[in-house]
Amino acid sequence: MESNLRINGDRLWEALHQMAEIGPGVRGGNNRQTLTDADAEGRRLFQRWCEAAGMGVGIDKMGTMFATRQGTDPDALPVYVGSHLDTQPTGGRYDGVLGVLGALEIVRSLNDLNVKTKHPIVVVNWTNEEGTRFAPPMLASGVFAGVHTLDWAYNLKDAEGKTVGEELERIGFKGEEEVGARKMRAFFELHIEQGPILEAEGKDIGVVTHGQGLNWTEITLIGKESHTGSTPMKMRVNAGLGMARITELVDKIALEHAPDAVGAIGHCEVYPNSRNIIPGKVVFTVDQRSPDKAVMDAMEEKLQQGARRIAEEIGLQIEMQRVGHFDPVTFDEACVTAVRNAAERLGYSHRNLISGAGHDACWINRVAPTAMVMCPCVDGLSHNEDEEISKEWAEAGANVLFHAVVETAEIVG
Ligand code: HGY
Ligand code: MN
Ligand code: MN
Repeated sequence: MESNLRINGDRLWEALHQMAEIGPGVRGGNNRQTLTDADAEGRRLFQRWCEAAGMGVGIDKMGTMFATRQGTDPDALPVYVGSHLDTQPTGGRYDGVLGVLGALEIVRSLNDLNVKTKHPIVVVNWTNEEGTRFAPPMLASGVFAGVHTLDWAYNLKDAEGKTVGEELERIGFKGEEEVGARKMRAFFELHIEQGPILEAEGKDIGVVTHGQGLNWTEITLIGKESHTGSTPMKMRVNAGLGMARITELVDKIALEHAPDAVGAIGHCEVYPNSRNIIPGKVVFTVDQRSPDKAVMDAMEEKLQQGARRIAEEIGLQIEMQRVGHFDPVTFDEACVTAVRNAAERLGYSHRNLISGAGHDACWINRVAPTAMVMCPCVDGLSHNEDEEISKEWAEAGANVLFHAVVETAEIVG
């Protein structure tokens, strides 16, 4: 029975593109940021699909959605499988979404095949994985894993001062369930690689053994606003210059720890952001990552020392605070083996992989045996509206996820 289990690739592909119509971007991708009206619309569509597949949907106090397919043994710990439906502001159509709808497709296929499992299977949509509108990323899975408190998460504000708690209330997805009360037999997440390795090596599947760690440092530089034309160069206290030199420093630090370390600044606010006023204040976030904890710590230390030196040279005030963090992750060996065995059984080419991006699985790995399945994406491009995958890649990833989940949930009869 197990060896011929396959998902319906056409139905999965159709679902991905129906979801992609909600919160469209400006170039064919998506802008379905967390807790916006578009996110709410996507959640409602997902809920309708889950209920049509015979699942009951529970929602916790962070808005995370749990759709349950009953097992034959109601006391058996469920196998959880899912990802996130929220996107970047200029995001692709598959980041996160493939993992949620691939999980839904598993249930649809089990229904078609009339296959029962001992353990219930729960499909998950985690709230605010991206961390763009509300930093940090993987917020709801972080609360679920006990990394953040619910109150701390509720009080996080977006650029307009709206809080997570208010926005959950407004879109009608502030559930009743206690966050983290659910116990899992295992958690599996299917995700696009968001990097170039699988495609470059012609591999169908990434068997994710580890995930690199992340530090986000928010830096505020205070200088002095003045006229860009009439202020003599030696009298300027240019916060923009400080940001430029720190941008260069972040790149240099990452390259000193090649080949695995990375660093960049993706978010910056310049005040007053007028063409003919020297910036008096800049606020920006430094994103540094490595699979090695010691390297992460060294990079953060070098950043703090270097940024203080640059601020002093220019005469700027500087404030730094960590606004996002998770350590490098080693996924559960048994779950990783289930993924690798599934790829072998199905005849897909595969290789071990360290995830470059963060995922909800990185936090859930703290509270349940966890593993990830990855599929290639074109040119390794993601967090870009041109993000692309092939239907075959999506199907292969979902089939491997299917086998790993069903093996863990134990087919009955
Ligand atoms: O930032 C990340 O790694 C994830 O895509 N949120
Ligand atoms: Mn993602
Ligand atoms: Mn993402």
